[in-house]
Formats: sequence, C-alpha cells, structure tokens
Amino acid sequence: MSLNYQDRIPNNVELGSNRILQRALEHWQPEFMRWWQDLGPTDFQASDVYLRTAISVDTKGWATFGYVRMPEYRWGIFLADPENDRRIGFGDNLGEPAWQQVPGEHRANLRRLIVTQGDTEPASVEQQRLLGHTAPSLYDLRNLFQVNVEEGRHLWAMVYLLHAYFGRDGREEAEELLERHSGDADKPRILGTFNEPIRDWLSFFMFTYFTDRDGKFQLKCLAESGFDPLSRTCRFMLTEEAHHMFVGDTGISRVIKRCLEVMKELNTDDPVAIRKAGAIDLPTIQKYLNFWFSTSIDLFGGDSSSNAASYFANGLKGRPDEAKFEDHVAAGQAFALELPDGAGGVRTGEIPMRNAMNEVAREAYLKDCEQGMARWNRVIEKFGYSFRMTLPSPRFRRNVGSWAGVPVDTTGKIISREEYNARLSEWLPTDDDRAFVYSRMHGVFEAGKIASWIAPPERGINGLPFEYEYVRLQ
Ligand code: BYC
Ligand code: FE
Ligand code: FE
Repeated sequence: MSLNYQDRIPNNVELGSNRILQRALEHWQPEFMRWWQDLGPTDFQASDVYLRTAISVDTKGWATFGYVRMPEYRWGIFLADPENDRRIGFGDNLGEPAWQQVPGEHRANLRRLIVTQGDTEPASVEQQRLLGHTAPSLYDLRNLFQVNVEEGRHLWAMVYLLHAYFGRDGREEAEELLERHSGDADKPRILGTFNEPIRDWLSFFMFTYFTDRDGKFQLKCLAESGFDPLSRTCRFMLTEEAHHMFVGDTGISRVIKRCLEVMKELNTDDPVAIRKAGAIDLPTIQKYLNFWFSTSIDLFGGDSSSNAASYFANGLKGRPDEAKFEDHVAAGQAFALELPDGAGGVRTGEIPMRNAMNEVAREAYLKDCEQGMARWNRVIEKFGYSFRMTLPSPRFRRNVGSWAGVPVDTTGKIISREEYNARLSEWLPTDDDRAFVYSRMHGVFEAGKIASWIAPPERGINGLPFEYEYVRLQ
C-alpha cells in the first residue's frame, strides 16, 4: 500500500476519507510540534540531518534517505498491510476473526495498553534531548536524531489509534501524552525507566540496547493483538525499531573497543590509567550495563500478573512470536517461578501459565540480550583480555515483581541489607563514575572526526562512509 504524502499528515489509512478524524488529528498536530520544539532535541532544529523516511510499509526498501530539518520530518501514520481474513491467534477467542473495531468489553484494557505504549515514545525523546551537544561524531548525532524522530512517529502511531478508535477519552489521552514529562515531579511518565535521566552517551547506548529492546518485545506482544489496527501499527513500528537497537549494540561495542585499544597501547588494565588516557574502563561500562538492564527488565511488569492473564485470555496481548508456541490457549498449564521465601532463601512457586505471560516475554528478552554480550565478549577475547561483560541476575535491583526490594547481589544471591547497601558502589555507577563519564562528553562536530572515548563505526549509514557529513550544522 503506498503512503500518501500529499495530505498534511502523511498516512496509509485513507485519512482524507474521514474528515472528522482528519480534523481531530490536524488539531493535535500543532500541539505535537509545540511539544517537539519545547521538549525535543535542544537546538539543531535548523540543521540538515541525513535521515531516513518511510516511503512504503514493505519490509524491504521501505525507506528513503536524504537531508531533512527535523521539524520538517514527515511524521505520519503508517500501518503494515492488512492480512487477509486475520484471526485472533491466542486466548479464549482463538480462531475468531480479528477485531476491526474495539470490542466494548475490552475498551478500557486496550486503551490502557495503548496509552502505556504511547507514553514511552515521547518520554525517550525527552530523556535524550540534551545529548546532541555532546555527540561524539556527526554519525552519532545523526543516529540520535533518527531515533528521536522515529520515537516521535511512534507517538503518532498510538495517538492515531486513540483518536480513531476511542472517541472522546482517546482524544483526552492523546493530549495527556504531551502533558506528562519524563522526570516531572508532578506529572511523570508512566513507567519507571522513562523517568531516568540520560545525560551521557554511554547511558544512551545502554538505553537503546536494553530499553528499546523492551520496546521490541512489547511491540511483538502487541503485534499479536486481536485488535487488528494495533497489530498492524506495531508490525510497522518493529521495522523502524531494529535500527534503534543497532545504535545501542554497536555503540557499546565501540566504547569497549576503544577501551581495549587503550589497554593494549598502555599495556595495562588499570582503570585509573585507562581513564587518564581518556577511555572508559570496562568495569565502569559493566556498571552502566547493570543499571540499565535492571531497570529495563522491570518494564515487563510483575512476574505473576493478573493483568497479563486477562490481556492474554481476552486476545489483547500475546506472547512474542506467538506462532512459535504449540498451545495458544495456555489454560490449565502451570509455570514454575523462583521466589524469595521471605526468610533469606528461595522457593519454587507454581502459578497459572497465563499469569506468567510477563515472565515468558521477559525470558525471551533475556535471551535476546545475551547475544550482544556474546558479541562484545568476542571483541574482548580477540584483544586477549579475560574480562567478560555479563548480564546481572534478573533478581538484582528490582522494583517490580516478586523480587522487588529484595537485597540480592548481581549473581542472584540473597544477601543482607547492610551488605547490599555497602556493595552497591561495586555494581552501579557511583556519582564519581557518572562525573567521570560525563567529563568525557564533548561534542565533536567535524565530519570524519570522533571523540577519543569511542571507536569509529565499521561502516556508515546507507552505504556511506563514516566520514560523510551526516549533519550539516546551521
Ligand atoms: N514502572 O500487573 P503488573 C518502548 C505497574 S518500551 C512503573 O505487573 P502489567 C520504548 C502497572 O502499570 C515498551 N510501574 O503489570 C523503548 C500496574 O499498575 P496498577 C512499552 C509499573 O500491567 C525505548 C502495576 O505496576 N510498551 O516502546 O501486567 C524508547 C502492576 O503491574 C511498571 C509497553 O509497556 C514499571 N516498570 O504489565 C521508546 C506495552 N511495570 O494498575 C519506546 C504496554 C508495571 O496496579 N504495557 N507497573 O496501578 C503493558 O503491556 C503493561 O502495562 C506492562 C505492565 C508490561 C508495562
Ligand atoms: Fe518506539
Ligand atoms: Fe525505539
């Protein structure tokens, strides 16, 4: 299906044939633009950025690349093509035709899922708004802005659903998506991670690796939804999402590589010497990883969740890659959970499979996270060092679920509260670590140049070299 770029709001949903909806969205559009100006990337709005823009919703050849000023980026509404005779793929309504309208009895839950998803998108743009000033290269600056404009488009995707299918409450929710702000004391974003500040690029890379990857898995679950417009929206969002995780994956890899080069040069693994030489030492990278991993796994919700069970039962939210599971009803099965027993030990608890759907998604996510670990460790191995990056135990530093608030070390062992507090500085970035990393952040805005704490990428964007002038500063 081709994308209509003639309308004020680019779309492939025949917006022009629904005047009321079109007018409502055209009313929201200037509010979005005001939000972008106020809370999107600071400055750089007049610069030409080498951005990709969607031109179709095919998985191949869907994007075109060219210089765009960010405020002129064509944020639009793009849904993956409909599947002929699509059926609900799981839960109690398995096999029934997918819904083209919101069933009344599922309205509140669907709205809540869409609002929660929608809230994260602009939140991430707010979190990242200052990073442009300290970009390590024009290549990285461009990637940051690519991610930002697409998260803005993901907000559009959810706002479209709210406006098109939820009437007046939907319109109100759409306004509130621009009124809550990341880290705001009175009106924070809904989910914890999206209120954490991102002041440095190491945090940005960790966020795009771990938190955008939560996005990938949540979108996969919602792409299974029996509510077809939601499914189609999420399927196209997933196409854009891959690059966000690529930015994180290669970003972390490049910080590690630069550190290893310095270690080789100086023939030392002493963090003090490495820092003195301007690179970020591996133990500090590991601490940032521990921080962002532990906050990101909270995003999957409780390990035992009646909300998750009803979303699944009702066909609203499935498992990632639902087709790979044998039994799509999952009634009467049990799931074994390891839980704190309240006396310093661990016990195994059984819960109904449907209540464990958050955990099932989290496990798929953990596996996906491991792949980066393996790649980065191969780089470290190649340089001949024995240090290995590791994912901390999923029990570590949890704020949501059965392990919330339980003092656990990074291997998952329950320890005393005193020991936990005493050792936190071993596991998480301290104020000093953060101050050091922040001190390394300086904008490098000359094509082909790069900051000394990170290695250049192996290749550029869209077949272009790293040296290309990805952003023309104005
Ligand atoms: N922080 O029954 P439970 C992305 C609340 S990222 C604060 O376990 P449920 C992106 C929960 O709301 C993907 N609160 O949770 C990435 C509930 O509150 P109430 C975003 C939390 O409902 C990077 C209570 O705890 N998409 O796209 O089963 C850049 C009990 O919860 C948190 C989605 O999240 C938390 N972390 O599952 C840009 C998909 N976790 O009702 C974008 C839509 C839970 O007791 N959301 N709570 O007041 C969902 O599917 C579900 O709402 C959740 C939670 C998976 C988030
Ligand atoms: Fe997104
Ligand atoms: Fe993303």
